[in-house]
Amino acid sequence: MRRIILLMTVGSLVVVGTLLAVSVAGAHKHPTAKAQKHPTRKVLIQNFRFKPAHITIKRGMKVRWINKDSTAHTATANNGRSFDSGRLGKGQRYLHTFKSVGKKRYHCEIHPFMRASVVVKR
Ligand SMILES: [Cu+2]
Repeated sequence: MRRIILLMTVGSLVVVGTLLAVSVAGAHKHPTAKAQKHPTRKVLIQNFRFKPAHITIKRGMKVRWINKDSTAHTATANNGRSFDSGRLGKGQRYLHTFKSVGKKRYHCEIHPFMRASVVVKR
């Protein structure tokens, strides 16, 4: 039993040591650790607008869209692939984690005049 505890202790020390080395060597290359430091950003969908329409976040952060209208809306990436909330009814929400840097333009599929963007920085 003592032996197992000793092995586990040594094992976890190795893991912690490796994590420290990795985070020191390249803090910006560790999106998981980074994501936990930043809160989720909220974008309201209200009066046929995304509020705020333009946000800047760090890579690994999450954005949560919440539809405050009684009309259904979507938050759909203009490139059609990277994210798509599908139809969000009143009060429904959608969460997406941004894993790559760049300017992500998006719109509402039902009301194409509703346009917005998320800028993701490293
Ligand atoms: Cu809409």
